[in-house]
Parts: sequence; C-alpha cells; structure tokens
Amino acid sequence: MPFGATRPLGSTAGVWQQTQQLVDPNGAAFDVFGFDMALRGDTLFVGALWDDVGTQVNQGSVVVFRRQADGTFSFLQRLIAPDGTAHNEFGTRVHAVGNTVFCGSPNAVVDGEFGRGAVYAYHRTADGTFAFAGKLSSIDGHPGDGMGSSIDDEAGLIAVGAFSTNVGRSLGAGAVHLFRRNLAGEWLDVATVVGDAAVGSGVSISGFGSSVCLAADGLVVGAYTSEVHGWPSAGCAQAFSVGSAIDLTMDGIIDGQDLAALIGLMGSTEPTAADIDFSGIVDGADLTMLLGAWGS
Ligand SMILES: [Ca+2]
Ligand SMILES: [Ca+2]
Ligand SMILES: [Ca+2]
Repeated sequence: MPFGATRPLGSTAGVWQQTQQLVDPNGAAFDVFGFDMALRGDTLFVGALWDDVGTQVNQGSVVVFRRQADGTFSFLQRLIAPDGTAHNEFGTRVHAVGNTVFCGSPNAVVDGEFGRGAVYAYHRTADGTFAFAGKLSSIDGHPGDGMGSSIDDEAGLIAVGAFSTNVGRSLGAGAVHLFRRNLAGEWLDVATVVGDAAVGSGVSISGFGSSVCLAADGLVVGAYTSEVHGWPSAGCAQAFSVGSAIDLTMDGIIDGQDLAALIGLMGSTEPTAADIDFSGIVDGADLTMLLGAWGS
C-alpha cells in the first residue's frame, strides 16, 4: 500500500477510536512526557526528559507500561539512570529491541564531564521488569557532545548520534558512534562516523546525528542544521557503509571461530555479543543471524 493510502479497519471502516489516555502517574509541569517513546511486544516505554528526580531538576526518566490481557496499558516501573544528575535529559530518545531498551541521555555525565552524553541499557528480567544493563559512552568524547540524540540498532550493532560534537574546527558538526558488545558483555565504542561533505557540494555539515537509521550494511544519518548552498539549516542526510557486529571474535571474518563461540554460549542469558538480537538469550535466532552472515 502506498504512503498516504487508507483502508477500512474492519467494522470501524477506517475510523480510529481512542481506547486509552496515558499520563505519568507521578507527572508534573514541564516533564515533557511523550517526547519520544518505543513499543516492543507488550511493553511501552515513554520518555519524560525533564522529569525531576528527587531534587535533581530535569534529570529525566522513562516510564514503562505493560499491556494487560484486556489490551490496556498499566504502569509497570520507572527507569532512572543509576548515576543521573540534574539536567541530564534522560529519556530524550527511547529505542527498544528484543528484550532490551536503550535510553538516550544527551547531557549525561561521563568521566566527570557534563553533557558528553550516554545511552543506558536495561534488559527484561525473569520477573518481567527491566534492570540496568550497562552505560554506553564514547571513548573520545568531550563535554557538550550530546551523545544520545538518536539511537538505532541492527544485528547487534547500536548507532548513537552525538549531534553537538565538534569535529576539527567545525563546531557542532556532529558525529555518530557505533557500539557493540564483546563476548565478555562489555560495551565497546567501535567506530565514530562524521559527516563528509564533498568539496564543491555546497554543504556544510551541522547537527550530524540528530537522527540515525542503521541497516545490515549501511548507515544513514540526518544532519538537520547543515547549511546547503548558503541556506542555513536547510539540512541534509548522508549514507555510509558499516561493518558487522556478528563477527563475535572481532577478527574481521565470520567463520568457525564465531560459530564455536556462539555454540559455547548457547542458552546463556548473559548479555554478550552472542545474543545478537538482544532477546535476552543466546538461541537459534542468533545462530540463524550468524549463519546468514557466514563468510562476510
Ligand atoms: Ca522538570
Ligand atoms: Ca570472527
Ligand atoms: Ca538472542
């Protein structure tokens, strides 16, 4: 069906009916609950980036709702960064995949530096609630990078925008960091991608990483404040090829060593690279993804 087309929805013939209105059960003025959200299976995650946490103004939180048997959502829990501070704006971006949710916090503190930004991962535990599972932060970041401005994933790889990063003498040009886990479960910042405006293209990159889309072999990055032919903030998007996170041993090829590593962790619920689809367990689905990339 083409974009813009409509079709009847059963007996309601195209009429969408509201079934529920969700608010933050502990909401307050200027929480901006709903700025971003993610829905995965029966679980809804809603960012409230200016939520005050205790006395920490605008630290931000993500409210989790679980869909009940009758189809309605009910409050499950609130996700808060374990090391959060005022004005972190946790929940600016919310991205869910498998049984994991990633929460962007563009003003998070990293190595004592406010505003480098980070992404906090939480995974679903046996009782159905979500528990903190790691903080993704850049290895070469600076205050004000704003990492966490966008998030996407593909086959074990996580792309995170840092849209205020200074690149050389270009203030606020922006960057995208690519993260993956190793077999020990550690999050690694494996690559930094920056905008590359061709000479003579008339483009001056700015805000690169304001949005990001990741596919199996490619990355597309929005740079919404880029100047184009002298037009301020006309904006642009740039496409790149990317490597694979299915190479579990990180030696440049997907071969028998990767297969052996995955089989050795089969059934494991530890968060490692072998859980390629972030489902929370290493199983046949991960094996299928590995074999699908065999030899690459
Ligand atoms: Ca607030
Ligand atoms: Ca390998
Ligand atoms: Ca899995």
